Amino acid sequence: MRRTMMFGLACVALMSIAYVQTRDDFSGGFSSALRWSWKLPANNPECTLDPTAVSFTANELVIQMRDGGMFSYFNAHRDVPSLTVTGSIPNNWYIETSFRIDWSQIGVYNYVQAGIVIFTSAQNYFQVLVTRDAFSQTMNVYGSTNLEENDNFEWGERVTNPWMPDDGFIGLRIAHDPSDNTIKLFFRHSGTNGWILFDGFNGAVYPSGSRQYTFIQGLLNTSGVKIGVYTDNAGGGYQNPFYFDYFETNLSVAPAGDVNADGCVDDADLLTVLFAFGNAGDCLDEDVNLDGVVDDADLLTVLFAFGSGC
Ligand SMILES: [Ca+2]
Ligand SMILES: [Ca+2]
Ligand SMILES: [Ca+2]
Ligand SMILES: [Ca+2]
Repeated sequence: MRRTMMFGLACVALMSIAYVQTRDDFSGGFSSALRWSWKLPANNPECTLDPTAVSFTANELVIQMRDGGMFSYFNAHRDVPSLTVTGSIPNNWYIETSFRIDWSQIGVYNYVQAGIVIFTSAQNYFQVLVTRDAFSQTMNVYGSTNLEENDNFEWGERVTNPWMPDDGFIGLRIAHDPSDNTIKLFFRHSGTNGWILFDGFNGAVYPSGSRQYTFIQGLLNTSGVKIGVYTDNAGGGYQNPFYFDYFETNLSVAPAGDVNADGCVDDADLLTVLFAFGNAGDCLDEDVNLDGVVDDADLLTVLFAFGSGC
């Protein structure tokens, strides 16, 4: 009896270690504990970072929109920061973010949008977004969803009712609900009094077995899948800044220093940095602190993080 209980407690402890919450508050930079990357496979350029478009405040990641897109085969998006998911997917997984923009500066003719993206490449992804309602050509926005499988664009079939945005933060959350084995979409803004379910005509729920449920679960169970934030000026030329307050998930993600993103900082990562020592360039995996050069700062990060995630 006692042994069974101890085993149970050990399992609970292990589970809580495996599925620890990860949150980046973007306090003056990316969290030094996380392996953020700007790479977007099958995109041209693969390294999406435009350094002139990305900055931080004391509390926010700032991405000024740039032209480009993941849409269909036009895979030339810019500035898509992401974390690599490692390990198994918890049954109660969630991803959320919160952002603001001065919507009054955005015209009514383009589907300017931002939010969460889950991807393996620019050809295969799922997005939860807030979008300017260019169809109605009012200043309204609405929550929206998209997916692409092999560059084939599909509407995600879940939306919110449109609302007139202010310049405050808007939150988006996608979560797997183990109680009924569905994926649910949530949003919040100054008018919702906290998180509420997507309230558009198709509801907020992807039932188990639905096209979107199967696609999202498939993405998350693909080795190397990435999750991050997304901005899109929808071809309107806008360079206005989106301010992201935080990014949070309970999916296991590669820690800082995990150069090969296998979930564990070990001698393989250390050797990779050593062999790349002195290299310079955009989005090098060995450039752990993302400053454009592989040097002792990166080596020290790997050393200090040695063993994490293992
Ligand atoms: Ca595409
Ligand atoms: Ca923040
Ligand atoms: Ca590793
Ligand atoms: Ca560096």
